Order: sequence, then structure tokens, then C-alpha cells
Amino acid sequence: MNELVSLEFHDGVAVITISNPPVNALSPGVPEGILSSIQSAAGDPAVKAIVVIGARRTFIAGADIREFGKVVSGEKPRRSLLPLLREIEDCPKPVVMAIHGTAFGGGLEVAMAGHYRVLAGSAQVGQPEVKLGIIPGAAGTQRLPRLAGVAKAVEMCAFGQPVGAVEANASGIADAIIEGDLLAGGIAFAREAAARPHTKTREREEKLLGTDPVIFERAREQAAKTRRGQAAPLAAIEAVEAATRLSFDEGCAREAELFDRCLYSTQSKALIHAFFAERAVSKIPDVSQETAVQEIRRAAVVGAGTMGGGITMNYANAGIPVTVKETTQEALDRGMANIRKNYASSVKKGKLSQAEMERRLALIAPQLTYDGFDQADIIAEAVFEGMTLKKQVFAEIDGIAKRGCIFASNTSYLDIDEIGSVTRRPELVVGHHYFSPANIMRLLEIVRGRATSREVLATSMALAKRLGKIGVLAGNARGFIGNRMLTPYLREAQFLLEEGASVEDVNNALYDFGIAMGPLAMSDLAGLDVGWRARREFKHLEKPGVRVPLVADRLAEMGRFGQKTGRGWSKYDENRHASPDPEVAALIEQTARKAGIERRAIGRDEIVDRTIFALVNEGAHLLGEGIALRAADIDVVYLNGYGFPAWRGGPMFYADTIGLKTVVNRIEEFRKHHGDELWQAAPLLRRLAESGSSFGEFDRQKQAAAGV
Ligand code: T1G
Repeated sequence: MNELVSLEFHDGVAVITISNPPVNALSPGVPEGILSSIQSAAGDPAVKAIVVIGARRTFIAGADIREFGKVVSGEKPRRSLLPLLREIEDCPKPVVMAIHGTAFGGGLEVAMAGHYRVLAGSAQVGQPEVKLGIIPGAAGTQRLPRLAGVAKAVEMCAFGQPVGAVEANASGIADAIIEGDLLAGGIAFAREAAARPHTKTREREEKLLGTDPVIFERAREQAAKTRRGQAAPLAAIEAVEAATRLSFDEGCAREAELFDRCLYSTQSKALIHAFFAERAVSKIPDVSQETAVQEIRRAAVVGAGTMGGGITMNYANAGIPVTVKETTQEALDRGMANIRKNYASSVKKGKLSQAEMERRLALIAPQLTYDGFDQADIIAEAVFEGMTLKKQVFAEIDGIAKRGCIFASNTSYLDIDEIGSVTRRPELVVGHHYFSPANIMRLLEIVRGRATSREVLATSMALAKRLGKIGVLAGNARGFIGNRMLTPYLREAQFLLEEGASVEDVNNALYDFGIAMGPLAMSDLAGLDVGWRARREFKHLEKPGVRVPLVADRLAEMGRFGQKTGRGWSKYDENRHASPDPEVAALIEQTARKAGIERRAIGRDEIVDRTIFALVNEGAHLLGEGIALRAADIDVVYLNGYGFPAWRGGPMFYADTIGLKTVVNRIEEFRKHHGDELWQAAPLLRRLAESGSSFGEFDRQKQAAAGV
């Protein structure tokens, strides 16, 4: 026992409590405290059984992830949990793990070393290590198949999804589900257990016998499909497979080899970066944790189109009554039909019960007027992307809404201050930029206007969490963070076409890089008309004499809007499968020749470097201008809004892994070939590169300076 682990006695039952806020991670001192408590209880003749439990909201949520960086950097030696787990397992008295909240990673591994596991009904257990680019490192891949069977263990270790109490009980991980007081239930269970012999998990072999090797083949196929490019899921499958071939100790040794290989990998560094980046985005330096958060009891949405419908579902999904307004009955019916269709497909997939669907639909009030909008705590605007219409809507709701009602525009690039300028409450105007499909995509760009109050920002961050979104603060620049960076990325993708690469070359190069969808395929999905309209709106901002992509506007003028018209950069069949379109290839070649653009063979590396470094360079501009608070925020935007592979950590983290000096040198090469106007390393990027620094270091220094 120590300040993190306490030991108490309840009439012959020793209770070991782990208290290491916020999530009882196995930080230094916790394993030591558990070990000495187990040894003390084991040696105490008055003790018949032992219960291990977590204080406050959870059991052990795993190893302390913050420690990994110190091990990888050599600052600290890797400490194995295996001796502690052996001590627990070899304890002559039954050790009962009483689990509430989450037993994740090392938390479940500690639990499986115990002789029994009793769960609160809402508890979750899992081996999510692959989400951090590693695998279980404390015999989880050896003990879990012994308890839950090989197939279940492969699924949990290779794909990282937790299981609930009922499933844990059914699969053999748990021995009982405790309703009511968990500690009391755990002690009662331990008392009974003291009266019978107990089994060591490592000695349970029955579920390993006669394992069908197809399990591993299928898991590898699934990993290749759903975890494309990631090494850890394959390592986890190999480790569980070892459990079926080797002795327990040999299996643990094989697991340790595979664990180390993952831990020192760039993929793991990237995924751990993503883990902490996602948790840091909600921290805004000048908006303290004490800032008042407004309660959102009722919402209203203007516009039931694709985005408006998805936004409406977000509120209903969170249990918030929401009114949605359209201008015509036909548009309203279409919007509601889409909402019903989305819910019905979730019910069909077993992700939602029919009753829950009905409950959520009952929270949605579709209408053609602003009736009830005066009751809303927030009004989300999702009308057609045009300044005139948005200002008209904001003027209308300003005349109706109650005092303190927040106005949130879903514009994806228009000026929030100008939209809010027609209201008498600019301090309550903010951008809530969702990503399509809005009810699915986790990203929410929260756009801060000149007058947006701290309370509105704090409320927006809290609301994002409540809606199951990741809120990222963005300054009010055209396109905010995501779309602003997308412009040079798509520009380069199109220039590469004009210079000789094919549509498929460009899409495949980025797909192989790990991005969910190539840039041209993504444009075809979003609709080429969207970019076309935006370019026309901002034509006056184009610099004379500076090269611009030539073909996209032609395609749009020809009515080729992408998937929705069956033709865009590619052709699409009725199942939206893409195929090369020789007409487009001819149009590109013809347009390029007419513009006097030299065409040549272009390799994959150039395609990746020009598109990704354009992204990184614009990101560095955003950071320098303060439009993004942290480089990590930019990474979170691209991981959750643009299909950037998490195992690369995001564009800014990726640049750090390449080395900023290398990035700047490459940009210099592009500048020499394509001109200053298109390629100038951002001042911040150049400064960091010249000082041998990184975006990660930039964030750390900024965080230290801001003290958050
Ligand atoms: N280590 C260190 N800090 C952690 C942590 C951990 N394992 N888990 C959470 N935190 C911090 C987090 O950064 C945040 O800090 C605060 O706790 C609240 O987290 C040996 C090698 C448990 C489901 O992968 O999934 O065990 O921002 O905002 O939404 O084989 O946290 O407030 O400063 O996420 O309620 C395996 C990771 C580790 C679980 C709670 N375990 N954590 O979610 O809160 S590897 C995991 C989570 C391992 C073994 C291997 C979630 C949660 P701050 P939060 P939440």
C-alpha cells in the first residue's frame, strides 16, 4: 500500500483500492502498491480472500500512456507487469477483481491475473492497445484466450473494441455481474470463493485446444481491410496465435518481442500523439475551466438538407428536443425522409433499437415556421452556402430568439463576423462547422468570431462532447482550418494531372499513403459543384498571373458534379464504383497542351510530397496566424474530418517524422520548378526547420507559455 493504493479489512476480506485520478492508470507507484498489498494480505492469517477495486469512476484504465514516451526515449527503463501478475495469480487466497467503469489494457490484464472478476452492469473491459499502435504487453494475449476463447481474444486484441458486462460474462471473462453496491457484492462473492479451490488463469488450457487456424486467417483479412497500413493489429493476431502453439511463458516472451517492436515504431508514436491530441483540443488558453457553460435544453435548426438533417439527428441522438425548419413542405418531407432512412438503416444494422429510433424521432419537430424558435437555447443554421441567404436567416432569428440564445452557423468557409453583423448579439454568434455526414463524422470545427464570448466557446466545447463530437477551435479565416488547408492540397492534385499524372495515379498514391480516399475521389464524393460555386464567389481574390487549376471548372460547366451525376473526375456506376474516364483524360491533356503545360511521367513520391507538403505548409501558415491553436489541433481536424490515417498522426505530426528541414528543402525544390507564388515555405515552418525544431516542440513551448 501507498498513497495510490490502500488496503482495508472487512471481516476477513482484504480490500485493495486503487486511487490514481483521473482513470486509475498503472502509473509509477500503482503496481508497487498493489504488490505490497497482495503480499501483506496473503501473509495475514485473518484474511480469507481479497478484493481489488478502483476508486471513483473506474477500475484500472490501463498502463500510464504518458510513460511510454519516456521508455522509448530511453529516459526510463521498461518495467514489466508480469512479476506482479504472477504474484496475484499465485496468491493462495482467492483474489476477486471488482470492476466498474473500464478495465482496459493493463487494467484487464491485472484483472485476468485474479481468480475471479465480478462486474458492475455498466462496466466495460477491453484490450484497446492497438488503437495506440501497440499490443497488450502484460500477458493479455495469453490469458484472454484462456478465459474467452481464441476467436474472442483475437477480435478484442486485434481490433481493440471493448465488451460490456453481459458479453464479458457470456464469454467467460467475468464470473458474475453485480447489481447495486459493487464493493459489497465483491466482498460477498469473495467470502463464498474462500470456501472453494480457485484456478489460475494461466493454467486454463481447455479453450486453447483444437483451435481452427482459419480464425487467424480471417482476422488478417479483416485487418487488411479495416486497419489498412497498420502493423499492431497483425502483431496482436500473431501473439494470440502464439498462445495456441506455445507454453504460457513462451507465449509471454513472444508477446513481449512483438510488443517492443510496436512500441518503438513510428505508428505507435503517431497514434499516441493522436490520443493526447484529441484530449487537448478542448483546452483553450484564454477560456478557463471555470468559464460558465450554458445549459442546452432545447435546440432549433434552420434547413433540413443533407447537413441540416444530420445536425438535427445529432441533437435528437443526445436527447435534446429539436425543431427543424424548412421553406417548403416538399423540402421538409425530403429532409425528414432522409432522417428516418438514416435511423432505419442503423436499426437494420442492429446499432439502434426500433424503440430508440421512435424515441429520437419524437424529439424532432419538423415545421415551416419559426414557431418555438423563441424557446431554443441554440439555433443552428444550415442553409445554402451563400452570404446573402445566411445574413437573411440570421436577421430573422435575431428578431425571434430569446436572450442568450446561441447562433451557430454551419458555414464551411464564409466569414462568421459578417454573418453575425446583422444581429444585435455578435457575442453569441459562433461557427459550428460539421462534416458530412454530420450525424456520423466526429469532427466539429468551432469557429471563433471577433466578438464570440468565452462562455459561448466553453458551451460549444461541452456541447461537442455531449453530441459525441470532437470540437476543435478555429479562427475566422476563409475555410477555417480544414478547408483552408484543403485548397492547396487539391490545387496540387489538379496541377499534377495537368503535368501528366492520371486521375487514378493521384488517387491511388494518396490511398496507398493511407488516406481514406484520394483527393479527386473525395471531390467527386463532396460534389464538384460545391468547389465551383466557392471559386466563383471568390474569383475576385485570385491573384492575376498566378497559375490556377484549369479543368475542374470545365467539368462542372459540363454538369459533371461527381458521384451525384455519375461523372466527375471518374465515371461511377449505379453502385457508385469508380472507373477511369477517357473523356476526362483527354480533356486534361487537351487543356494542358493549350495552356502550354509540359507533360511528363510523374512518380508516386512526387504526388505524395506535393499534396501532403502543400497541406503541411498551409497548416504552418494557420499556426503562424493563430487560426489554429496547436499543430496537434490541425492533426485532429485531418484525422477526424478528412480521412488522414491516424497511424501517421496527422499532417503536422507526419512532417515532424520526416523532419521539417527535409520538408522545407522539398518545398524549395517545388518553388524552383513552380514559382514563388505557389510554393513559399511558411515563416513558422522555415523558422522551426532552421532551428532544428518541430511542430511538436512548438506546441509544447506554447502550452508551457500558456500554462494549460
Ligand atoms: N494513461 C494516462 N492518461 C490517461 C489514460 C492512460 N491509460 N487514459 C486516460 N488518460 C487521461 C486522459 O489523457 C485525460 O487527461 C484523462 O485521463 C481523462 O481521459 C500494459 C501497454 C478510460 C475510456 O488505451 O480510453 O495498458 O486530458 O478524457 O472520455 O498491455 O480515457 O484530462 O489531462 O479520455 O471518460 C491501454 C485509454 C493503455 C485506455 C476514459 N488503455 N483511455 O474516457 O476520459 S496501454 C487505454 C481511454 C496498456 C498494457 C498496455 C479513456 C477512458 P486530461 P478521457 P473519458
